[in-house]
Amino acid sequence: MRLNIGITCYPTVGGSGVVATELGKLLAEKGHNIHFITSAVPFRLNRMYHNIFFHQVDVNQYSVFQYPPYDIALASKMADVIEREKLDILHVHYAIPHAVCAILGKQMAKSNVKIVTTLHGTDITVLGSDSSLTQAIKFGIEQSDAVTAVSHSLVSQTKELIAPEKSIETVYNFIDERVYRPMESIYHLKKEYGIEDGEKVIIHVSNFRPVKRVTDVINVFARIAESMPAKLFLIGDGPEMTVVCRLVEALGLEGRVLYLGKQDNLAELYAISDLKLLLSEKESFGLVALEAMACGVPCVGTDAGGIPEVIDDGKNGFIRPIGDIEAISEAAIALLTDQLLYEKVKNEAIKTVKTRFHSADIVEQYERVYDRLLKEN
Ligand code: GMT
Repeated sequence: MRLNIGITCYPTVGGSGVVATELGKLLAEKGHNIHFITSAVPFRLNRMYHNIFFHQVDVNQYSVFQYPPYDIALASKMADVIEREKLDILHVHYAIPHAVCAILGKQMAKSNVKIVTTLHGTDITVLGSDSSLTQAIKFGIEQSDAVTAVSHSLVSQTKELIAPEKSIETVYNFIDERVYRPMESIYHLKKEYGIEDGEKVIIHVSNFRPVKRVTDVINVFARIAESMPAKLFLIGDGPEMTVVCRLVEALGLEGRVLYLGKQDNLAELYAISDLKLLLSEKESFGLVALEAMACGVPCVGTDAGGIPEVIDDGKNGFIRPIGDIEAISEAAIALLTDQLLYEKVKNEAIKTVKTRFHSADIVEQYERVYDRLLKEN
């Protein structure tokens, strides 16, 4: 059945916006009409689709308001779009404030639109412990018609932190296999970045927030660089960058660590990378690990949150305890020095993305959630 589906997400930053946008694109390719209700055009919406529409949330900046009322403007816009476009489903990504706005928007529109909320991680693991938001998060979850979370770990954490009276099902994240796929190493790109023959490239991608423990990445890289010629690509930017730069200097790693800032064409960078490090202390899923694996770049990750649901230790990558620099370095060096092991893990990583996390299966799982709710009518 062709549905009219509204999608709200944070359009400009973060994995939750990426997943929401990719989901919208794939649902549109299956014939559904997709209405993004967001503050800006989602940055991954990089081509035209005749059945994807964008409804911009404009926030009134009237001087009496101490804070611009984004939440109210969003709820009001949702109500407009629910009514005008006869939405069947309103799928919001990130509990705060999107789930609460959806409930308000539905009431304003006096509609029977079904609300699906997808929890992405920081909306629970960071904001869930803020007592000023707990009641709102609980309300948003309980009043949604269906709630999904991106890993089993996030389902458990939500139960622990928020204790909502609502069942939450796991729907894993996915990537676009047409974009993230193994490619031949791009020789000219390696040359341009000054990568010598035989030099290994380690890559880290994040928003450089403290939870990502980027200083651990540097400390592990220092050990790798002691045992083989290697360079580290740091992709992204954020509050920890200054601390990271200082550590790189203190360890005498200047010239071996390349700060690439925010980058769009990650698949090309993965094509010239050998290993990814994801050493977070909180990570509900680790979409960046899945992206790397899809490109054939094995990962060493920590045992945080949902990372072990993506990386099977010793099979398609390695899992080591959070902050255990020695154990992480050992695993990374073993992988980079044993060609046979490397090929095995790399092939397994590619296979995992194509099987357990295939986009077609994940999109179908979301469609089944929508169908179930519409049949309950
Ligand atoms: O990693 C971040 O800090 C950004 C955050 C977001 O809200 O976009 O990412 C979360 O959602 C992603 C998509 O579901 C997950 O892959 C990330 O693991 C998750 N981040 C954390 O849990 C810290």
